[in-house]
Amino acid sequence: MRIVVLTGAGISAESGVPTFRDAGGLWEGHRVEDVATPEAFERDPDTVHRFYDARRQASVLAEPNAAHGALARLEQELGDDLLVVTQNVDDLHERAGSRRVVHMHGDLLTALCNACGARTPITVDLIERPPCPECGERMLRPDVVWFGEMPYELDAIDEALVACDVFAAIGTSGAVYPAAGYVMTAAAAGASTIELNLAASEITPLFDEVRHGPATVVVPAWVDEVLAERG
Ligand code: BV8
Repeated sequence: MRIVVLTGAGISAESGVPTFRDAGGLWEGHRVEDVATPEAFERDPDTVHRFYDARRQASVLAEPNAAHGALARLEQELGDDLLVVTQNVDDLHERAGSRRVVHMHGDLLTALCNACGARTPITVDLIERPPCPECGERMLRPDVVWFGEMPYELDAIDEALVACDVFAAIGTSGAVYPAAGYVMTAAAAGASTIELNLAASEITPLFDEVRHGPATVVVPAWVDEVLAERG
């Protein structure tokens, strides 16, 4: 049985990582368009650096929760038959033990060099304008996919979606594309679909099954069922 799991900010909420849209539309006190677009970075790089430096520091202090752990357990059993596609830029899936994780919106812990294109681990706040480890230029930006930018690994994700038997969305509001359309891609290819979310999302009506509750409760329960069915 091949499974694709799409996760969003809601899976990290109980780890203390704030979601985007539960805070009344303000994101850490910022409007999304003021911090998560190339235009915002062009216009006011310091504000964007401060925003991502703060989120990086917070995410380093966060711990994976039982939902991340359950998906890592599922991968131990399913191996390559499970793919986690995350919209999140934290590394909580990896720290919980997941190895097959696609960060379609990038990675808070990686910097992208606007001079040479190298992607390197971040060791200091980017507001300090550190030199790129590869080319030495001081033109690093967060390696995060902003609105209007092309998400990563779209072909690999589409291949997994059309080949999977089960598609599960966890902790996402279904507000952002192309991720919000993945349930339709999977369903059109014959997969059964389930949404595990705290509350109804914009895409709830598109799922075969919906379970509402905190991720730390509904995700381990779902994983136990999947593993029991598998025998
Ligand atoms: C692109 C990285 C071209 C930055 C992010 C149609 C109309 C208008 C615009 C568009 C359109 N189609 C496409 C677009 C453009 C745009 C878009 O979708 N805009 C939206 C606003 C309509 N999309 C893009 O620009 C994308 N690029 O389209 O390129 C293209 C075109 C076609 C095909 C390919 C390419 C790039 C989008 C990426 C933007 N970057 N993040 C960063 O992180 O700093 S998006 C940002 O919001 C997050 O990364 C996250 O991925 C995303 C969605 O947020 P969620 O993860 O869902 O979190 P949210 O807070 O919204 O919801 C939390 C959910 O969890 C809630 O449902 C809540 O109930 C639940 N929850 C809370 N607590 C818990 C819980 N669940 C369980 N347990 C809990 N405890």
